[in-house]
Amino acid sequence: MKATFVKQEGTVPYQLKEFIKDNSLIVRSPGRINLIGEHTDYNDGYVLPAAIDKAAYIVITPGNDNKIHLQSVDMNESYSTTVDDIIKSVDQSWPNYLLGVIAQFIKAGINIPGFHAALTGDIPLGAGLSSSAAVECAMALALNEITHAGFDKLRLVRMAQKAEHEFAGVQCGIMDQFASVFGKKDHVIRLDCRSLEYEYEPLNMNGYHLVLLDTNVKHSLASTEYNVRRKQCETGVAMIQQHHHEVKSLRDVTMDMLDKYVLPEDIVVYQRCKYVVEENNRLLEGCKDLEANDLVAFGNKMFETHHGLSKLYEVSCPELDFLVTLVKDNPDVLGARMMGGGFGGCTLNIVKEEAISKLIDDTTAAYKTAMGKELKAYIVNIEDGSSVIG
Ligand code: GAF
Repeated sequence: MKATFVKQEGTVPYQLKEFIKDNSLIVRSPGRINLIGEHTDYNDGYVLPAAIDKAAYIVITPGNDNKIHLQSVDMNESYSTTVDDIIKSVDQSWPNYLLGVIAQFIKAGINIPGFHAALTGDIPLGAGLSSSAAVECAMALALNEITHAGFDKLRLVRMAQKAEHEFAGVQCGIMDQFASVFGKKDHVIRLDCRSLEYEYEPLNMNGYHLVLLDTNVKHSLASTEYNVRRKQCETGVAMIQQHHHEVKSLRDVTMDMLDKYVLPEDIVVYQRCKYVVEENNRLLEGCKDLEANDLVAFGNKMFETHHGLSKLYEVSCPELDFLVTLVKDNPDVLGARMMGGGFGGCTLNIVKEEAISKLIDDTTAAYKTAMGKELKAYIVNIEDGSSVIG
């Protein structure tokens, strides 16, 4: 079967060098940002993500027996098992992102040899940049190569997503894994999560940059609350389906339907669904703004998204709200919003190039005073998706 990924020589992180043997393979899989379209992927909606210049890296070295050794270089921890004993780890959580992918390959009937895998990366953990999806996708790509399974990119994305469902317990949508694998330098991906059709749109920033402000609040509530939100959306759809059998997901739902059939029944479910319906429309309008090079109009939609995520979908937190409010009237910031699953992590900001360092200094000081926490800031660039780098 033919190889799915073109090998791209890339820089191997120095901390992985000691693990590289003659028969090793090195893979890189990036984290992601999402410009607009949050919590829409599992509702058959649209998203607009991109892969970034922060990634997970794995050096994988096949062995001669059935032993599997996983090593997290950054955490200085390891986990050992055998090919015929791939079960969820209880004591350590990081191996689950790797084990979950191995389990998917076994389910697909692929013979897995024993191997050693060393993992590192520079995606901040718990910051809403999909470090877990990046690790899953790196593992999926590594196994695809060493087993010659020949799965295409979409199949690997789905296997990585399933690993998250089954071994990490988060019923995530497809966005994060898709962005990690399909990312393209300097482009955003307009993905229809129902049909999985996608288009790459060039992102012309015209003197502006994407800046992430990291609350340093780790989103520990996220997995439970995430699954609750998903259920609430399904509940709303079920209420409407009693009257409109053709409705399959919130993608098919209008505000009229919500007002008529959900509002009288359950205000919380109504608010969740309202946010999603509005967010899908916002994304479609936002894409027109980007095509027209109107970053001002696009930025305003980011503020609206934040408002919806905070007040209707209720996945924000005081720290995220503080950072968005702080930049709202700053003429150098065109748009800002929380990004990813929520309950912590980063805000994504569109900031005028000359104003970036002052913005970072000012927000760092204000955040420390108001929240008593350290702020971290990252200027992100959009990069290619997963690849074999050595
Ligand atoms: C998390 C999930 F993994 C994604 O699938 C997506 O739902 C996102 O939250 C919210 O848009 O990153």
